[in-house]
Amino acid sequence: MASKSKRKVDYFHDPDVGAYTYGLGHPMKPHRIQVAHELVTAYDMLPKMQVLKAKRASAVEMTRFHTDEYVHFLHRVTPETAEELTYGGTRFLVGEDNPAFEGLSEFCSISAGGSIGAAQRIAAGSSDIAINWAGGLHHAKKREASGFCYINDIVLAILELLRIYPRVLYIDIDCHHGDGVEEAFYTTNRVMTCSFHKFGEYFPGTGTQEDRGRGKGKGYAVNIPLKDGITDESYQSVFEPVVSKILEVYKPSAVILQCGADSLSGDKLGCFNLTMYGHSHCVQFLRQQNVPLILLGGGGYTVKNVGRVWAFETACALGIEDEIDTNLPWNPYFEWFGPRTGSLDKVRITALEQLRELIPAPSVQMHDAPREPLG
Ligand code: TV1
Ligand code: CA
Ligand code: ZN
Repeated sequence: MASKSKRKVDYFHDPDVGAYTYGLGHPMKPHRIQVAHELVTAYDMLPKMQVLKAKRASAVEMTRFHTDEYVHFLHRVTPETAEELTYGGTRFLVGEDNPAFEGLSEFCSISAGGSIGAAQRIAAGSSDIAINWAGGLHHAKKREASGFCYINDIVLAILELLRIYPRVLYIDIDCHHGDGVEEAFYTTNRVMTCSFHKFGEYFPGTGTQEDRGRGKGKGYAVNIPLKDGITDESYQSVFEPVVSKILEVYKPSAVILQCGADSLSGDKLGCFNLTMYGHSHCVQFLRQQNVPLILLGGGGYTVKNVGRVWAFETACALGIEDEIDTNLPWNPYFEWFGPRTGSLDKVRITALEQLRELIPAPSVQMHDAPREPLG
């Protein structure tokens, strides 16, 4: 396509989000959101969208889905009080996946605030596509944290959209099953959930094709279980027909796409084999459908790949992905992204420098050299 029609894009970013840390050795790194942002900045995308810093979500807003007790807990727990307040790691935060890190409740209000803000802008008709890479935390449950997720920003965003819209479609391309969102809307036909995920000996273990919703929600939960190593072509061959059919029969008033980047090849926890283009194709496909769209983050554990794909998907939202120069413009992570100015050049230069220190051997040809007796 030579040119693409314009969309009004809202981009939610909080400059503090990248500074939170789940703790040394934990695979979830909020820093990747800052990396994506630096690339979005370097590629000069900021002037092409409405850049917004969301109002942080309040405790009361979080209780639209979560229990008062759990939200209250999240706001007072500290690394020091965690053991006591979780009753020895048996309530609210269970296991290693969800540590009580420093600034946890602020991190949750940034993530949820962005997704709620995105939903409000979409519902008000102020934008066509709204982006919050700090959102997409699909495992969080009503009364407990799960799989690196504490507050379910997606459920909160959907509830916001349901104030205005009769039907909302949720699509989840994270490598893991979107269980928290599915569970929250399992018995209603006002939300259709559709998750593509690795299934079989993989967290969280739910999401078979027999799980289709219950009561009024029967048929409104769609699960696409996949095997390891799926490629762009195979992924697209199931994504497009399934999503097209859903759009045709369900006619959602708005769509939320969870863009978990752990479905990319080379992810530390994921096991699919998608390229950035295969992943972004899902964004491009939904943009073409001309339905109000929210793009959220999610998983993604190989930081460079996450930053790269979310920046590229921001370009897809703007319809300028064809203008993205694969040569990275300068940015604060330029060296780190290498090797263009980096490692191979450096290795060659170093090797040549080391060789220069050698004393040149006398200029005699091998066949002129005196023959040693061979023994
Ligand atoms: C601390 C330190 C926690 C190192 C967790 C990988 C770690 C994992 C860690 C890890 C890890 C999981 C389980 C085990 C449940 C547990 C954002 C009792 C090297 C959306 C969440 C995956 C994915 C949770 C989140 C999973 C998302 N895998 N190192 N933990 N059982 N948890 O298997 O969908 O991407 O791995
Ligand atoms: Ca998924
Ligand atoms: Zn995941």
